[in-house]
Amino acid sequence: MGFFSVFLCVILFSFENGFALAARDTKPHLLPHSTHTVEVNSLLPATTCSPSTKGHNNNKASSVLKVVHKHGPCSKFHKSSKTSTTTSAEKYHAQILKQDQARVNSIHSRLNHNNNKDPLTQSAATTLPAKSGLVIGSGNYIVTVGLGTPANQLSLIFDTGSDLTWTQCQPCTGSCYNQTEPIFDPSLSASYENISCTTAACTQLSSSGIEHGCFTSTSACLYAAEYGDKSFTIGVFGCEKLTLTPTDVFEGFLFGCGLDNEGLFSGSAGLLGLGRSSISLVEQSANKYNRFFSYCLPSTSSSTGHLTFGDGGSPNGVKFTKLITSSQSESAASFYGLDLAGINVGGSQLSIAPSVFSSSGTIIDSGTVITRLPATAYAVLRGAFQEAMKNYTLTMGYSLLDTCYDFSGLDTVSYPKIAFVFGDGLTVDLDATGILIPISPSQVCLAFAGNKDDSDVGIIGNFQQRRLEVVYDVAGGKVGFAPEGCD
Ligand SMILES: *[C@@H]1O[C@H](CO)[C@@H](O)[C@H](O)[C@H]1NC(C)=O
Ligand SMILES: *[C@@H]1O[C@H](CO)[C@@H](O)[C@H](O)[C@H]1NC(C)=O
Ligand SMILES: *[C@H]1O[C@H](CO)[C@@H](O)[C@H](O)[C@H]1NC(C)=O
Repeated sequence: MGFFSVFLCVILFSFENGFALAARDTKPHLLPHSTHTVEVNSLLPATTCSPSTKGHNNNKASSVLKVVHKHGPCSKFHKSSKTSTTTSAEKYHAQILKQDQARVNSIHSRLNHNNNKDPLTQSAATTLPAKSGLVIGSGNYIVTVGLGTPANQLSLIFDTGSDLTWTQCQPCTGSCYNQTEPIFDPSLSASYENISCTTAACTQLSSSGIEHGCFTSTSACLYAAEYGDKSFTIGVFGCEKLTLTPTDVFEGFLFGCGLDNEGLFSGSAGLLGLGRSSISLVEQSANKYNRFFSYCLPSTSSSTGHLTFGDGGSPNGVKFTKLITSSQSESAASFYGLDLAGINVGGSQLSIAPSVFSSSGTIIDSGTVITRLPATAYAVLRGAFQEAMKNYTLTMGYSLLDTCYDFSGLDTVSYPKIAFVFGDGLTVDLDATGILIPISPSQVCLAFAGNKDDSDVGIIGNFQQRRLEVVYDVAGGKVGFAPEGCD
């Protein structure tokens, strides 16, 4: 009873407030049906796995893989810890956000480096030994695929920001998940072959920002991929039978067989590259799937989503916006560019000059967690969000997140809906689970951040993609979204 009267007061208060704001029309105000009201508990991940029952139409033209969060209870790498405390949850989030920033920094340096039109700086840059060209970050989502004969089931991070697929062929060293066996042992597979270093397949690695060379003893193709966060994998470029599903098998799939892998690959056997260059799985499977794939990332780490190759009939309600192909450079062309032009908060479009988005550009990425916006755009979003959330207690920021609320003691909370608006008119409403990231009940943060520099590319991160069916029709030059693709 007490709760309801408080609730009612707050509603009345906010109504009054809403009218006052509308009258002055200087501050954002919330339109009807423009808020999400959820139970605070529903924002927090559960400790047991409850797989999604939704999966979109699995017909013959497509192949559906289950997507799980790397660190959640649906992952086989998950260690259930009964001693999980607030402190350990906070440490975990801090680590994820730190890795997320490392990934974003490497995306920015890769794009800035390549966009640099100044010939002097450009020639200086090409002589630098640094190759922080690739990105790994916290790689949150994994799928299981079969590699070799007989097929070895491997859990791989799937990444739309990387091209090379690779797996650990020797036990990992450094700060890795403890392994005593190689995760994939090519000597146990009847279909493994080394690629020779004199082939075009080997030399094309450089167009994906990966170095290549020759093993002198065998003339096998050597690859070396270094990621922005100092993680790296070095090994033999080989080809193998890749089994996505029992009916979808690819002979001669090119991949990296990692002999020396160091870094943040714990919880996975390697990476599944879904970028846009010629060595990515999307290109290597183009004959079968015509560069069409889609995924749905689950709302919490205790549920599952899917990654679907091929057009199994677009899911209900999918609407498309055009895919921007970066003409600037080969490696910038690995990313999926979108024409983000505006943001809605609580049903009204924020006043942000379109040039803010057009000069930075925007990519959509499965491996970046928190959406990054040009600093100017983020400041406007934050202002509008905080205005709409005035009746909650703003608390201290957390890592790269600066707008956090204390929801402790509350049963339900309401927060404004947020939508992305694209240049060709498409408006995509984010799911209720794609807006606030809970660090703890007393610190629930707006899951967006600003780039330091307005000219750095904006990134639509995976947190904001939760529960959306995201459809990549690369051949058709478009990316589509539909609500509630999974749980
Ligand atoms: C790996 O094993 C060592 C020694 O057995 C142990 O101290 C360490 O905590 C383990 N690391 C992980 C990530 O499990
Ligand atoms: C592939 O090349 C590596 C590196 O030279 C070598 O160790 C391995 O034996 C070769 N494997 C096969 C199947 O030729
Ligand atoms: C304030 O909180 C209540 C519930 O606690 C909610 O209904 C309302 O939408 C919130 N925001 C505003 C601006 O009133």
